[in-house]
Amino acid sequence: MKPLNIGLIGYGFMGRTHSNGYKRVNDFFPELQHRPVLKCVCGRNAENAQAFADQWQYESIETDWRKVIERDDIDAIDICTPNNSHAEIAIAAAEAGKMILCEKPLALNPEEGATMVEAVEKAGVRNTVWYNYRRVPAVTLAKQLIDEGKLGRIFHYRANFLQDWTISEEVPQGGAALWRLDVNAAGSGVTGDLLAHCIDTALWLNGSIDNVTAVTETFVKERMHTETGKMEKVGIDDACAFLCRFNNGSLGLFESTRYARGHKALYTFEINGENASIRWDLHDLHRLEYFEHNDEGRLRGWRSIHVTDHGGEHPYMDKWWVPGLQIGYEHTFVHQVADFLKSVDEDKPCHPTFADAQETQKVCEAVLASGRDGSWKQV
Ligand code: SOE
Repeated sequence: MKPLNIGLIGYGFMGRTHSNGYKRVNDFFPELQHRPVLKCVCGRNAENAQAFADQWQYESIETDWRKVIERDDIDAIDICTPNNSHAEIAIAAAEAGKMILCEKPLALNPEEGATMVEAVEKAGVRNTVWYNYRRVPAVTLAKQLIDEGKLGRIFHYRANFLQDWTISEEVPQGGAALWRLDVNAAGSGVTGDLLAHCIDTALWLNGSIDNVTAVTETFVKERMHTETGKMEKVGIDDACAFLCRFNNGSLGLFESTRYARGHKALYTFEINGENASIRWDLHDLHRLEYFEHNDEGRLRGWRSIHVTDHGGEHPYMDKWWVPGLQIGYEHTFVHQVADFLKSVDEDKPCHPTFADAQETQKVCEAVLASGRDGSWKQV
């Protein structure tokens, strides 16, 4: 088995999810020809980086990401920093010939995203973006059913991503823990952070989006900035809802907010086709709800498929326990690492690539632009 040396840049929540993926992958996907080696973790604070390295067993630390990219013993750069540094790091990594795994969203905006796509394509380096929900077995199963034509013509795509953690005006913005609320670090609010997941899944399952119209709102207009200690204008969208037309003729309805009291991370989608419908809920992630119109009338109804079967019936599940036993959120990252390593073994692209994620970025931009002036926008 060949080593694939990882340089992780940033060690917050996503640094943990990715590290867990690297550590578990070969135990459960023994056929892979590469083994991730946790070579280096990078963060500006040496003490914190060392503590992370000790906990997750990284071999070394750096405090400047440029040093990681310069190192000959690093094969792949994993970007887990706030969104405003993705482009600079990714472009430098591409120029140095490193493989790149970038946290979502790809960039602050499509202009930046385009420079990243150009850089990886020019350098010919392997690249992927961590839109992890594609790798929930039930979501991958939905993709298989749709591609097999089981739904027939698709009429509607509906998705929500609801949270409630920013309702209090006392929550500050900015800094290591709260950069998602600082527009300069995040680029946008729920659109880039949460709807980007819904859009990535939607483009994958239902194809490209033609045009959009949106409403956005910032409920708390000023928050204390942890870096300046001053009250500062909030530049992100706290909530966003949009309608769209897909190029296959179906209609889309999407909503995301961090003000839905009671919801912590409720990602749901429903797709209605001519012959069948599908729905999925992150809080019950191992189930796929399925309605088949051609069932015998007396028995027709929504089925709840427990996506845990073996024998190739249910994606990824042969790798885990025995039928009937479930997996969870963290496994989506193990799957993403497995798919990345498989792409290295087979010399094939690992989707979503930067180019795929740039399509999501363009939809986000059209949604935000429509939120500003209320008109329909072409993607
Ligand atoms: C925000 O709270 C967040 O952590 C997102 O940044 C993730 O992408 C999402 O999967 C869960 O929520």
